[in-house]
Amino acid sequence: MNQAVTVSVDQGVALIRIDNPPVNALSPEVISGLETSLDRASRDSSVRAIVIIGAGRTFIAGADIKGLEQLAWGSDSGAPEIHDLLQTLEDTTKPVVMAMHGTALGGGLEVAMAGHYRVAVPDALMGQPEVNLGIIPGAEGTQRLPRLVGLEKAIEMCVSGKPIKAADALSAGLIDRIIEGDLATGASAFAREMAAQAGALPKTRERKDKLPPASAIPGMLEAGRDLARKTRRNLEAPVAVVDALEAAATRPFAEGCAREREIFFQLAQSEQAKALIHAFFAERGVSKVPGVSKDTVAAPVNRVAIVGAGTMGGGIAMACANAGISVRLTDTSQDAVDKGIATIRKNYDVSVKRGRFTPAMVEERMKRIAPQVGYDAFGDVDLVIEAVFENMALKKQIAGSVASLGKPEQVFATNTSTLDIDEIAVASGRPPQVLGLHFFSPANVMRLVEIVRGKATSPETLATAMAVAKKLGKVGVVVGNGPGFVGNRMMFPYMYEAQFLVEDGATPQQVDAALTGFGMAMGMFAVDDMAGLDVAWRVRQELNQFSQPGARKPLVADRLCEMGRFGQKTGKGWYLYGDDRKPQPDPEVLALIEQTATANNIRRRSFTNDEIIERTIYALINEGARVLDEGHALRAADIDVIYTNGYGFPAWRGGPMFYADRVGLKKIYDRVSAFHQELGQRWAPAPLLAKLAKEGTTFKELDKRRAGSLVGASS
Ligand code: T1G
Repeated sequence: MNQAVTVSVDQGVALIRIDNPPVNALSPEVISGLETSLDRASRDSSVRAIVIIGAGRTFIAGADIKGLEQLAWGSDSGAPEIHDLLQTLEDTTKPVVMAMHGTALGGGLEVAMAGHYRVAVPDALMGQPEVNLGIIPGAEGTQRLPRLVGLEKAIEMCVSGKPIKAADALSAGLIDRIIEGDLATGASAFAREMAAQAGALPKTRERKDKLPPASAIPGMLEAGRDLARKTRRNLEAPVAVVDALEAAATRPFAEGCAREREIFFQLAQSEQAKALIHAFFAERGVSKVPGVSKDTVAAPVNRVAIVGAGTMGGGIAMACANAGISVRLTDTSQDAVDKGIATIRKNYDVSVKRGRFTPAMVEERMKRIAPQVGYDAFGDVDLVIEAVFENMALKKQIAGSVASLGKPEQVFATNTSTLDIDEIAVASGRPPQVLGLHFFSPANVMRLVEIVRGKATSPETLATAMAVAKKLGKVGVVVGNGPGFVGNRMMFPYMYEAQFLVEDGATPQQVDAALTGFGMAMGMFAVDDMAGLDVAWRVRQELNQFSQPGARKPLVADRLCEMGRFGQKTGKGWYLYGDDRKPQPDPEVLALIEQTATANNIRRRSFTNDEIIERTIYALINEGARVLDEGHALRAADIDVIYTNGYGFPAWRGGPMFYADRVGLKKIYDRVSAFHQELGQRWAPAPLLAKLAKEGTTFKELDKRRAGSLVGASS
């Protein structure tokens, strides 16, 4: 009997327990263990019913994605050989009850749907998230789900990839009962009830009652394809999954399964599957940090104080309150604090309108945020986050005054996006407790947090910050302390190359269209207008950018700022903004660009979208290689996580470094070298890019090579 699956029999019920930590993924051992256990329970005359349950924190959370990764990169193995098990489950002559807790996802839910009955604890989640990995369900889920919940619900679940809660699953017909209390006990009792019932066992594959009449199908499918195109822009799998669901509604079960497999294998080795599976593991890989092991003690953080009730401070306060953390929010005047609280309340009201929160949930969260002026009671908070505007003197003054108030283990974090963490740490008088927590606006929404490690930051302080990021539902990526850290540092050459392109002849709207066509969530000029042109203006002055002799300096952005055109907040920047806040091309800006170029003897020409992508994205990649080489990022994959979670880089391209690998580092290097010849020093190829291109290897290979040394350092 393999250890991954065990069987125990109690009062006529065989309890088959899956134990494959961390998430009971459907590995080959689990599949064979289930087959053997089912066979044993079927033969055992003392067994009248069977319950399948997961050990640990969850039911089966899907097929083993490591296997899918092998499949995506061309190995024949990797797809779960599961069809025999599903058939055996459904044809078992004793009631099979699936008992779900935690997350029954993907292949996990598909196994559950092959059982005769499903029960779950109230906070269990069930879903088909395969489209988030660039594939579709491949274990008959697209054929059984519509037979249980109807075609429309199945489309919604498979296209969104979002899990549903037990209560929703019960009303949809996906489960038969919610079990309060101990799951194994409740499920076994339910199983005995079912065994006592006369009549045939319900086989999902034979169900037709939930399938729609033929006349209704075309409309539902069209709505489904619309939903996929609108809500999952550029993704192939959400559109393809509707094709598999169509087969469920229009063909016999076996034919539908064959159609599902066909589509599954078409996608399993696609570029998007490779990229999205890379993104999945890259996000999980950020937690491996040298010097921080699972034994490094992270201090509990239940009380946070935030200095600065502006846009960032308010957003961070909401993120903390949403995570159940109590917050002291302070600013220099009552007006400033009241304005901050009013903005928070307004943002929560928007969330209520969007159905994300109920009014009661908002009141709960507002109660957790205590506004104040000054630093009273800062002594007993676990973490202080400073979120005032970018001014070193002010940040140092705050660090000095606050740090002396706090308990010894209190952590002080600055939300600066560009300034030197070490200088602020010294000003605090206790550098080991200081680091950067660089949130992204809106901080209550954006998943990314750059955790900036200072020279003296202790492993415990780092572990505490990483745990806080996880508690806030964020992806915390540890980065080195340098101008702009990782994300912003890479964005500068990308942003300025976009500006040079419009001085050289393109238009802001053409560059932005090329970037959104490439898959970026927003074009660079729209992002600049949203963030505020004055922010980058201050950084240009604060960091004395473009001071190197012969460095090309962007000309138009400064002019726009001198004209008070700071972007959305002033109704005009690179674009004009009406009430709908949609960017409109502004002839005045186009004329200003033309005049500025002429006045500076800049020869202008037209650009293709491909040239625009090369000049912008390759600038990002080249700087990424420098950041990696200098150790400000631990892995190329970390850079991918930063850009896909904080800068709107399409996850279906894996991130800028993964994308570079897919284009080929030789090609990237050759293009960067050509730009170096044509455009000057700013395009000098990063030594690491040159080296990897010469070796004919990839950033992914480099990460693998380095993994050994990193893990050694973090265990
Ligand atoms: N396979 C392999 N490893 C997995 C895994 C999986 N399905 N899910 C999680 N892990 C690892 C993860 O890498 C990490 O490892 C650890 O578990 C904890 O994960 C046939 C083909 C379940 C909600 O898409 O969404 O089924 O870093 O940090 O935040 O149709 O993991 O510690 O070494 O994310 O508590 C469909 C993917 C697969 C679910 C838990 N299933 N997993 O979240 O922990 S495709 C999914 C998740 C499929 C079938 C198809 C989450 C979670 P390490 P974690 P968490």
